[in-house]
Amino acid sequence: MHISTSKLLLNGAWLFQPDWNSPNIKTLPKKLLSPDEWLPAVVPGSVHTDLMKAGKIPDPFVNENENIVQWIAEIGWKYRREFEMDREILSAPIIELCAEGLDTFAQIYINGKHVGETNNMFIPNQFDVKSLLHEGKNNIEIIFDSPIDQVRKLEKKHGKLNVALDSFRVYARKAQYSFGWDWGPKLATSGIWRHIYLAYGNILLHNLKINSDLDASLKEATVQVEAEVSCVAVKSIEWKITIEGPDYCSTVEIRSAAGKQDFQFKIENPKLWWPNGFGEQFLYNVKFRISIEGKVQIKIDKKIGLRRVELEREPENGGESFRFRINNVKVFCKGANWIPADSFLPRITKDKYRTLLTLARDANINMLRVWGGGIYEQPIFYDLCDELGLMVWQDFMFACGSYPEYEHFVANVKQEVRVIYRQLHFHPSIVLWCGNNENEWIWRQESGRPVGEMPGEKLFSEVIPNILFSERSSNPYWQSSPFGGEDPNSESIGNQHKWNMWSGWDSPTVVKDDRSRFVTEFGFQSPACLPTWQENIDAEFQNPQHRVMQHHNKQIKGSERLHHYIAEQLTVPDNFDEFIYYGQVMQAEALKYCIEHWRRQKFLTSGVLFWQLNDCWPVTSWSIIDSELRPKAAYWYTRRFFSPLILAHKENGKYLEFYAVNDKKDASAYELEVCKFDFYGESSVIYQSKTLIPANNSIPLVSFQQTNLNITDPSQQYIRARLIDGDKTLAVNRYFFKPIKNLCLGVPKLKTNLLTKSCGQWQLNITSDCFVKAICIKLANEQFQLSDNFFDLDAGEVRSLDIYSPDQTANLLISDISFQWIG
Ligand code: BMA
Repeated sequence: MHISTSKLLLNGAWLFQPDWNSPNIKTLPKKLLSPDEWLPAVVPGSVHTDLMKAGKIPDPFVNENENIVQWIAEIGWKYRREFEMDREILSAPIIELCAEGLDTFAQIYINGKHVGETNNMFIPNQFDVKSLLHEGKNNIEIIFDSPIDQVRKLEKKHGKLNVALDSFRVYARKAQYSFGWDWGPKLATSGIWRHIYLAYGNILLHNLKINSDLDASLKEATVQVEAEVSCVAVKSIEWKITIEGPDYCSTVEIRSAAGKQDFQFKIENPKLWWPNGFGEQFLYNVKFRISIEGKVQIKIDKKIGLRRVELEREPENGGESFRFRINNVKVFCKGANWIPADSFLPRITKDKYRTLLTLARDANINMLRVWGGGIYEQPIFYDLCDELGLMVWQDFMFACGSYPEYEHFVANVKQEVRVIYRQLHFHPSIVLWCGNNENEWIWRQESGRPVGEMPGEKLFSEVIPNILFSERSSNPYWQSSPFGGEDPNSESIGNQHKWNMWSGWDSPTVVKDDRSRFVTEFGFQSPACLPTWQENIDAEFQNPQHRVMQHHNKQIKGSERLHHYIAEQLTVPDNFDEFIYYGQVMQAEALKYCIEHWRRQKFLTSGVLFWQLNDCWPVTSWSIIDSELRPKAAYWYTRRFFSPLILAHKENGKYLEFYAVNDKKDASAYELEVCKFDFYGESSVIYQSKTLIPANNSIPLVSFQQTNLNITDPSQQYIRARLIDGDKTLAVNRYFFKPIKNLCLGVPKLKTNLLTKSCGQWQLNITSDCFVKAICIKLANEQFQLSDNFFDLDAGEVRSLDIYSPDQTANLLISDISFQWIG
């Protein structure tokens, strides 16, 4: 990437209209727009959001509006604006047009002259435009071809490949989900989706690399800063590179001619970057300055983190381990898959990224997988992951299909991989590069032929890893997710996507026999939260099986599966609000069951990332946070089942065993207490003992023969295990002898009281006369935030929760709080 001295921003107000020469212009609804009409546009933006703002189309997320806006992707769009050039800018020896992201097939003109064309939305484009500009008013026009028309033509020319969903999508280096996914609408956008500007000056920076290396003893880090600069009419330049961090500051200054330079820094006893839950996320600032005659011309600040990443793959347990070691510590990866947070990317604010990623961190997540059907995320995403300790499994953007291999396509991919690597390589959060999502697995399943015969396979086995090697990437590279062994989705080698549950209709309980080494996908669907539906679906359609609701579940037979899984564990309510609540609890319970299994067999299994953290529109999907950032029941369960210390059970009809799973780096001695309960508060302690919980391990604590438990009524008795330290409960789990739907759950008489702790802070105490399953606390106003939700409450137990409001003057009354429970 080139970065020049100064910028003239071209963001902001533009104008747009259809490209009236588009081959499919007939699809444009009659009289909606006229050739002499230019509408206002916002850059960065997308044609869909611009049309919405102009009042020309309804919100595609509402009801079935998606269907009536399909014509937008069938035609091309023209964007234009004017800008002023003054003599000073024009006198700069170098003037480049930098478009950080054009979506996707674009022709660029300045003052009517062709500047260049683009065909990859993921990478920035730069053009020398000095000779095309003049003093005073200039204009720029960008014409986007219809993405659908383009990919149809390319597919016709190069052939149809074995691809899931619309096969032509693989011909565009464009976010694959925008062509429709099993959780996302078909809204193939066009537009200037990232910043656009003129960069001018007399100096260009090509390729700034910051490679850091931490030695095995963790006592010494080497940071190498490497850059190449070219300039016009300048004899010598001054380089100044500073690295400053906790207890460290060092600067190197030299004067030289333009060209390549590299600078080495040694940091003794560095402060390390750790994943969430393992320590702090120390970051060092790298300040890079290039000056000419004392005047700073290029100024770049980057934050880096020092950490060691190893992916251990050793013969083990009849297969091979797949295990991350970070700073020499084995890390069980707990996390989720990340998809783009909106169908309209430029709309995603920094706040939205911060909210979602902070929710992830607070849910004890330590790894996110940036899934290959979306985008290389915005810079803020990786900055936040660095800051929050979220490791990133970074896919390259290819998903669920074979990919073309013709020369132009491969060249495009090569450029993309190099540029993306250079943009992202210094982030400590990125711990693995992965070739694609499910391409090899799908090929193998559908063709029965070896992975090496898959069209496009060389991209993932040669092209990408060769570029990473030549760039000296120190992260592990993995060809695909899933991958490993002859069967790319093997349970004993590599990583797995576990879709026999949900997609294959298996019950979550089948996980009991699973011995996966690292699970990068599995999941269960649930509906979005009620207010999200109320904002996007008309009241008359708010019925789980209504056509409009089914339109908002994109999986084939998704709605059928949802009903099946709710019916398997719970009962299917007919009331809409209850259906949502039951659906969410079903998802949460199923995730809990599976994750506790995999965590219990730590480090046979060394990581589990569920599908999926977030959504891009209002939908019934596998997410745990809906598109409006409302946490579903599973979000609250995630905070608990991913806690550093949990109790998990193992049962085989004869025995019931409790395990402690500890992700902490220290061992501790706690009291284990196991009680037999009934739903109305009868309880007896059946085991009590002080137990040493070893560091970073999972161990069995106690095993009961089921017949010795003397359970007289399995439909209303259960076992509760707790780890306690004085009067503090550190971990709790319950074992029920029947599926929830077969339990005789009572109707609780809840007693609550609300105490004001300080301005904007309350404590809510809840107790019940009988056991309550997955109690949901609803607050009348969404500005109030809870410290916990959707938990089980034993009869007679007093639970205290915190409630906060960012608005210190807000008033909360007990009448603002209502409850929902299973039963
Ligand atoms: C996977 C993903 C996605 C998909 C999800 C749910 O396999 O990689 O392609 O959305 O499952 O079906």
